[in-house]
Amino acid sequence: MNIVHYLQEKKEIIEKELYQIFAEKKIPQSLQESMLYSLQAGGKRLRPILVLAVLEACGKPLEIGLEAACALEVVHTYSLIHDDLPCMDDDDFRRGKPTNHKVFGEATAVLAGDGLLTVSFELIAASPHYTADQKVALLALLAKAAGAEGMVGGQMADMESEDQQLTLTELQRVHERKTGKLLEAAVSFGAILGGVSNEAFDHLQRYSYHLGIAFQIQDDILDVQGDSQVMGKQVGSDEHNNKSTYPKLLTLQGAKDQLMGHLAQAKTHLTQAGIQTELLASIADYVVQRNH
Ligand code: GRG
Repeated sequence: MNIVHYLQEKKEIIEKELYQIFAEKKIPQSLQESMLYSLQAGGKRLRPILVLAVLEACGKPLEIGLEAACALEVVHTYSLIHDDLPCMDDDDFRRGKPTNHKVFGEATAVLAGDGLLTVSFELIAASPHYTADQKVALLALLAKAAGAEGMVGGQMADMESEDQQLTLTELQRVHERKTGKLLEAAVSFGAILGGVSNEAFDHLQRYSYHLGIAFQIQDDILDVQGDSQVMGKQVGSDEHNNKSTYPKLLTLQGAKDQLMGHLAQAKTHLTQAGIQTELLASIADYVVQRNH
């Protein structure tokens, strides 16, 4: 299977669905422009693609995953808008374009993020494709992954760890929540909608846990290597130099070794899940080999 082709094909399907959802909404024009600006700014769409890929691995049609997949991308987009704000990371560029608040102002950027977060719940609740039980399961999972026990809590821990030398366990704990929980939710969404057994669900969760850590380690490695500047993302420079990263803690080679360890563990759990593994293994390979 050509994974690059697969990812591009699914990215296009997700973007078409996303833009259609927002084109139909009655939103004040400047707010809609701000939300669409960030939704259309590119991005790999990894979280929604994972939902579709797990469904496919379960032998289910991807159409049933589209609203849940879009909900995750919308939450991810909100998190990036808020992360870039002056009161957080204060970034001027993301994905090679001026950040949302640079174009629309801080107040609109805050509201665009708020609007995106709340729409994500509506997408699932209003879907004609899910049973009531599935909706409750997906909504509870999304709230927990995105909220104070998940991504928001991870962001808080990350802020509080600035200028501190974290241990590997502490660093991992930050990223499990900040980056990992939403990636884990993506795999769990696919598993819930794919109707997998409890045992398969557990293994898929562990696959996604290691995938999330691997994703973050590769992000840190890319920053060190400066490759991410190709996309205009400027964290490879010294501006976030006060944060703990895997290469700082372990050396670059040590971070690469950890990366390969998590990849191996992700694949081990995949083979134990009892579903089609090739696609999800290829996505794990892509995550550790990606250059942006
Ligand atoms: C503000 C509540 C709140 C949370 C922010 C996710 C996050 C938490 C901040 C993003 C900061 C950052 C660069 C984290 C490193 C890993 C990460 C999530 C990178 C961005 O995700 P990608 O690579 O982005 O999937 P694209 O651009 O492909 O969508």
